[in-house]
Amino acid sequence: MLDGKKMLFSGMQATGNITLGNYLGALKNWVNLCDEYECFYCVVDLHSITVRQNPAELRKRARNLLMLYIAAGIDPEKNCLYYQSHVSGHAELGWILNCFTYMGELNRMTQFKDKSAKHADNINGGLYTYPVLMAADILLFQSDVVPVGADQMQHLELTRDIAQRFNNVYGDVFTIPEAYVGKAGARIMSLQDPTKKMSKSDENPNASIYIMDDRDTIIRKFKRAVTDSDTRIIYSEDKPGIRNLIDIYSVASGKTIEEVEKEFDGKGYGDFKLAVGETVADVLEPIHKRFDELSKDKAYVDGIIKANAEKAGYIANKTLRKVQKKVGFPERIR
Ligand code: ATP
Ligand code: LTN
Repeated sequence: MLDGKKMLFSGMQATGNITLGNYLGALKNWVNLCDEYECFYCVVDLHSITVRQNPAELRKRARNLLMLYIAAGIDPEKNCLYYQSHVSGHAELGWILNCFTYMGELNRMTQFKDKSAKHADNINGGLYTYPVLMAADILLFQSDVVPVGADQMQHLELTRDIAQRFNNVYGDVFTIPEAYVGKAGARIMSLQDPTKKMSKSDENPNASIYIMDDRDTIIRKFKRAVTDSDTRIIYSEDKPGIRNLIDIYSVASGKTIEEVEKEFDGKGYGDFKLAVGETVADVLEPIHKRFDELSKDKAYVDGIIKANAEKAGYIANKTLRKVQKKVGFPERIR
């Protein structure tokens, strides 16, 4: 608790271009939860180097991501937006928690299996212990709630198990966090293969809508989205393509699935795809505008980065010192 509010933590990797899946599955919920919780939104750059990165590119993407958090509507004066690499407690707690995590648990992580298959030439230790660093992120802030997309549930469960295990040995050190997965938008699928999640590391640019795509590109990508040969706009398990577009339109417009089906009753895929494209473009337009303004205001963004890293570091250190003491590290002499 801080100032009477429960703690919330979440993060995104500064790899690739942020997609509509990231926005609807995570970022949009982050904005909605700002008033209710004391929020820490991190750019998880330590996680990013589990896959090889170009340094200049990573730096640029990380800054753009932080600006995107603000552009999406998170007030950086009221919420803590910062880089993971600016708070060394993440790595320090990560190490300690590694010693409380079993290889058997890490072997079961599906994201690790997927990423090792994708990066077979660089299956490094960081990729393997990635979920433990994520647990450290969350537990460092004594988080009550963690808003994520459905793909992160397995990591959240592991975080809870690690925290419980630690607490069983040392007493009530960590708050046990709850996942917050939004009802709609939790799993946005690829526009080219609707059985796969939309992912920023997908090599086919037509598979994803990027938050920074312009209106024409967005409309074109939706037009080309893979659907089946039916013509009716019906939400059904065996029509993953059209179901995904209905999901996207529903979250973007705030209408229920039934309302969407009714609105497009008797209309064809062409009309529907155009409506989805236009609605998504409308949602993203104000974000683009705010992002452009922020890009031109270096001093303001730098000020946010400095102040928030200090705030995050202060809170993180409180937990870290407690944990270090519990496991038996010697006291600091002051
Ligand atoms: P990568 O492709 O590099 O693994 P990613 O697109 O999965 O990246 P992350 O940075 O790992 O993105 O995730 C950021 C947040 O976005 C997480 O909370 C994640 O659950 C959410 N998210 C990612 N993809 C989707 C999706 N297709 N639908 C809904 N939420 C998603
Ligand atoms: N693992 C997450 C990103 C992430 C995260 C976190 C999310 C790193 N640390 C802490 C929530 C809380 C991902 O790949 N999407």
